[in-house]
Amino acid sequence: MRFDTVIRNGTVVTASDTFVSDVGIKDGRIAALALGLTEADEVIDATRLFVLPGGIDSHVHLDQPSGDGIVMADDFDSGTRSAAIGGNSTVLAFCMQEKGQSLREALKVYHAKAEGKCHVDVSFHLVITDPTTEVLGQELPALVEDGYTSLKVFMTYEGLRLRDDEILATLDTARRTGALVMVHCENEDVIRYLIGRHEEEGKFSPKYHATTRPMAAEREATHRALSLAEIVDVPIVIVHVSNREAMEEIRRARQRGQKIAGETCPQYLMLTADDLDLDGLDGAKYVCSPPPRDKASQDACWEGLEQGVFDLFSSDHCPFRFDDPEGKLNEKGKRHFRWIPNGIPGVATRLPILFSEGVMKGRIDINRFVALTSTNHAKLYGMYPQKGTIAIGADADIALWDPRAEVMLTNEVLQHGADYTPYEGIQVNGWPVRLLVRGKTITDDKSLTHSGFGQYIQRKRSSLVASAT
Ligand code: DUC
Ligand code: ZN
Ligand code: ZN
Repeated sequence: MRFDTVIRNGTVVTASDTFVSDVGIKDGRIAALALGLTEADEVIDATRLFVLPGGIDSHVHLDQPSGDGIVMADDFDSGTRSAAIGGNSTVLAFCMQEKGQSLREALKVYHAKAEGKCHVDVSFHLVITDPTTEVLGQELPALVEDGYTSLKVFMTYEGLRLRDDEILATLDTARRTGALVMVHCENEDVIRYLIGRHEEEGKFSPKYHATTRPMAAEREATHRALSLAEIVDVPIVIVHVSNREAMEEIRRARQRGQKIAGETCPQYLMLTADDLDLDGLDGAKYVCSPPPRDKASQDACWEGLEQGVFDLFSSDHCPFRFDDPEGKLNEKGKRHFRWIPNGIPGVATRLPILFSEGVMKGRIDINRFVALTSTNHAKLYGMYPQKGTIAIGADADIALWDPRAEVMLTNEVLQHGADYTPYEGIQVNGWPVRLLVRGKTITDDKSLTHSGFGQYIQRKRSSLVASAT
């Protein structure tokens, strides 16, 4: 067979295997895995490179309305550009339902935001903020059939949070329809109470974002979410786990026999609450929820990645500009931490950080890296084996990694819309030097070489849902 492209002499890595092979690509898919493939229009030499499935980042916020004159720093153009630079071939972004809005209307808005702007493949999770009987009884079941097979609910944030009875009703719909529910676990009433106390004591600086969202508030909400899921008998994903106590809740739920997926993020490995206490208002750069914790929590999150408590390593990319009246340092945010928009950029740094700190430092092997950053995302969110692996018939979504590359993380390299990275100046070992999306080269080293190639991906049901029935 003559191929469109052959990647020669690379070390192919999947979640289970590592082997030297050429990869033959035809019509955007992987058509052959063997040595000695030569007949091709384009030959890419991958000697001394790792040939990995493109990263899948299943937790990314792009072009999301943030209220109060705040503007998210990335739309689908800049966000997917940055994703590509960091070795991701697919991102799953959130489609936020506004109160009173139908899910179909919300989807129309988000499809319009993404249309023609995506450089890598994209799919949407639905965020349910208004679980009316119409939404849960009519709309959601039809949308799950249409390939919108995952949704997120919040236990925190005024205007987004659901009450427990609303969460139960949403979980029940998920059980009946086979959707997978992601839960943001923090106790909003605790946070409100603590913010009130901090205000009485005149505590307004960014560091108090962390002290008003303590570990116990995350642990309690995690326990409650897991209990609600147990009562309804449905699998859930606990997203962005920041510490040991919440992680132990997941372990215990699994011991009870529940089907649970767990996710952690780079900020919980690399940052601590001390970063929120930097000079002046610099701490605002690190305000995200749950907040970064302490060294012991970082160690716990590493343990969870190594031991399999976590299935997913995602960015929770939620970028705001720092020195900007529409960003972190908006007028109210300068004076009170509660008005600093929550979230940090990270879609480009997720993979290099885990490769460098995890694989190169010997904490996880490269197969586990692939599982945590690509394969498990594809399986849990209904895209496997089209995506998330290197196998015949799969989309040719491939990242070529040079383990010898040494790169200093700077804001300029990452090409997102934010004016800072929390990881400025950190040196990483290993870099995705070339990215192919469905066989097309999208990046060469740190440049986007082909624009607008991304497609919307309709998804099947989660492997976790299938395993629970
Ligand atoms: N918290 C979230 O829940 N989402 C985006 C960013 C953040 O900090
Ligand atoms: Zn969240
Ligand atoms: Zn998030």
